[in-house]
Amino acid sequence: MDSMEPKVSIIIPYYNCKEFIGDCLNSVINQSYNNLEIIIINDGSSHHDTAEIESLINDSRIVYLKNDQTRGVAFSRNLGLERATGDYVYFLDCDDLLFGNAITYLAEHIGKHPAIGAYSKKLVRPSDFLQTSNSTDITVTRDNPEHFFKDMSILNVLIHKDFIREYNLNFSNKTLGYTDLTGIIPFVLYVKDLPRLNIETYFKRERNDPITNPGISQRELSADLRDFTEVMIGLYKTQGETGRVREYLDKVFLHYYRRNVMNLYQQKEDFDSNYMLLSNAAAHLNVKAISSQPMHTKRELKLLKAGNKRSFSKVLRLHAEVLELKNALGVTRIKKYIYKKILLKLPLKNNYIVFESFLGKNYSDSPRNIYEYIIENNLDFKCIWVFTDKRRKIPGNAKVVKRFSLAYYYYFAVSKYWINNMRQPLHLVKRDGNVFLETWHGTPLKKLVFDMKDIYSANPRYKSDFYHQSRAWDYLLSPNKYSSEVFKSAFKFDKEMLEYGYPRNDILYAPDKEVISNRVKGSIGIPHGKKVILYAPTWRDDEFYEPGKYKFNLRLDLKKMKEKLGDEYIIALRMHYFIADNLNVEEFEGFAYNVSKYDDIAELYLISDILITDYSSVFFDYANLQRPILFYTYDLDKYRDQLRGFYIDFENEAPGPLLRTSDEVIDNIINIDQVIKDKALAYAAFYEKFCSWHDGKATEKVVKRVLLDEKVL
Ligand code: C2G
Repeated sequence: MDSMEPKVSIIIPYYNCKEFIGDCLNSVINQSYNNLEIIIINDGSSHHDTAEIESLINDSRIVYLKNDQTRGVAFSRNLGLERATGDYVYFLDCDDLLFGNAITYLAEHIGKHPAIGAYSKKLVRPSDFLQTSNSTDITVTRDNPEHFFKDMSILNVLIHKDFIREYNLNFSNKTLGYTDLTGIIPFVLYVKDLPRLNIETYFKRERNDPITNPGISQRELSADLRDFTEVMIGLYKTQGETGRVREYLDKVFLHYYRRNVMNLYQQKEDFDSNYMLLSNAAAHLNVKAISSQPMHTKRELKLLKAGNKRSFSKVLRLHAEVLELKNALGVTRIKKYIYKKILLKLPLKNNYIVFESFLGKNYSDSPRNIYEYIIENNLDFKCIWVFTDKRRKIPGNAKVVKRFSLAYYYYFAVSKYWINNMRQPLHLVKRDGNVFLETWHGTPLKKLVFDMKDIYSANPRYKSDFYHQSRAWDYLLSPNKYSSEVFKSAFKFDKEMLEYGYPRNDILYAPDKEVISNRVKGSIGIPHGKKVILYAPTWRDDEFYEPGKYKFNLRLDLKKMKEKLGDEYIIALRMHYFIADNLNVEEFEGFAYNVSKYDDIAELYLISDILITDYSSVFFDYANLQRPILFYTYDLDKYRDQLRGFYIDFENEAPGPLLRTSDEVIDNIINIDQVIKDKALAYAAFYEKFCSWHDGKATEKVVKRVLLDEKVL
């Protein structure tokens, strides 16, 4: 079978890269794609670096070439191209890595196209590259080459050898940097569009020590600018006749200019020579391309193009000053300034309480129950709720403030009590006299903070941030004995733990829970007579856009579920509050309901007959209802062994079956009575261990202890 695979030549120029080449080569050798020719060109590396690469050449697919002296990446790539015997060519840098299926996926989808690309991921932490699994739901989009190559890089593109030969694709080796541009031109000239996979296949290392070991793109501005302008002027002169190439070059120039202009301004000692370089290149810029730029950029570029250095410097100085002023006057900064200098000095108000749940996104969780207890019992407190949406309406007469508004800072400064179910922002200052009740938001399954070894999530300072934030907590709620132990170790929490169970779960023991359930069903529009499946998965540390904004790929086959289960059930889909992707369930109207924006998940527990979850703490709460739970854990190995690690023996203690496929989920729902029987013993043990503190009175106990200073029995 393997011999049927077309051959792929991977070309790796190697220059003084001994720290990274091992990982790079391993990622190539371990590709799921077999028919590879791995061409390494040692570009006159030092003795040590040469020794390192030569010790790693132990795969018969490697072709090892050596330049007589250092000749640059373009020269080496050209040499690689001459020697390549593959049907396809792929360039890889010696400090980067490939995802395990990179070549397989690219080769599978290239078809008759001259080339195909995919996305690259930044490699910042050493642990980043452990997660190389990719979704198999691959989609392909098409881009014109100008857009496809907007980052000026030829990396992570699988190229047909015929295209390379036909259009004599090679790299100009006059400079060290920006040589990729010369190899990209044939695509801009001769190709209408190029396909790109929606997945990541390539890790681009961000070198963390640009001081002692800079990458080519990390050199100082003058060197970078010299290469850039030389390549650009060369291309404008030789290829600029063609409209498309010219447009592409204009785009590249403008992109470069915007990224570097402030840097140019700050490097005063090299200003004259840098200016000359830039101005020579700008002379080729098409006036039309400038017209779409912001005002000040437009003025600068016109002067640069005209070679008017004096006026250019003046306009640039003004631009820099405006930016500086904007920064200094940032509204957020002013609010923080007022908070620190003025608001924190106002007297504390002893009956003020600020509430927040899930970063101001919801009116929910234990803070909500505590608040409602206060209003139902007419306790003498002024309550303030924080929301991201200032127009939120909630019961009672709480003051609603917008997160990070001036009012928010005012109330955080003067309120004696803070009640929050997550961490507070780092810049909030706890004052003498403040009482902080941290309710937290779930029994931990997945390891937390100091019990985690590596951090895969978006914030690399997670541990130290957490430590500083949690020093402000006076009370921490615990739902069960097990959580108390975990919180002590994971949070290094050593103040008062309130061991009453979660206020948020009181509703699950409420005498009128049937009535509440009917009301909730009505408000969502769930048809009478239909049973409800709730799907409430958690988030994945390694799948994010930015801190706090995570991706989620729905792996349930809703179409099949509707077919097989739709007569009896509807499914309510509840994404975690970190998930930024929007679910679109229009196609499954009447069967699938997106309840991600519904405030309080506890009310969704009440309406559901079966819960499907994964590693989310929701099952610890749901188990209070003693209704069936299915675990859809399609990525169990990665999640448990790599991303987080679990505190419990999940497979044995889980109160429901662990399922890997959507079909298994469907089968288990069809046979739910059998599942209940099979899991009865495990469920009972689970309930005893995790739910037994709950008696429907947790809220009352918490309020008495923290707010009324009464003894709790
Ligand atoms: N949640 C929700 N909808 C989901 C998932 C979670 O409303 N689809 C709410 C539940 O109240 C849940 C809480 O968010 O208990 C925490 O969610 P987890 O999935 O457990 O994840 P995380 O926010 O990382 O909480 O110690 C608790 C956890 O370990 C950390």
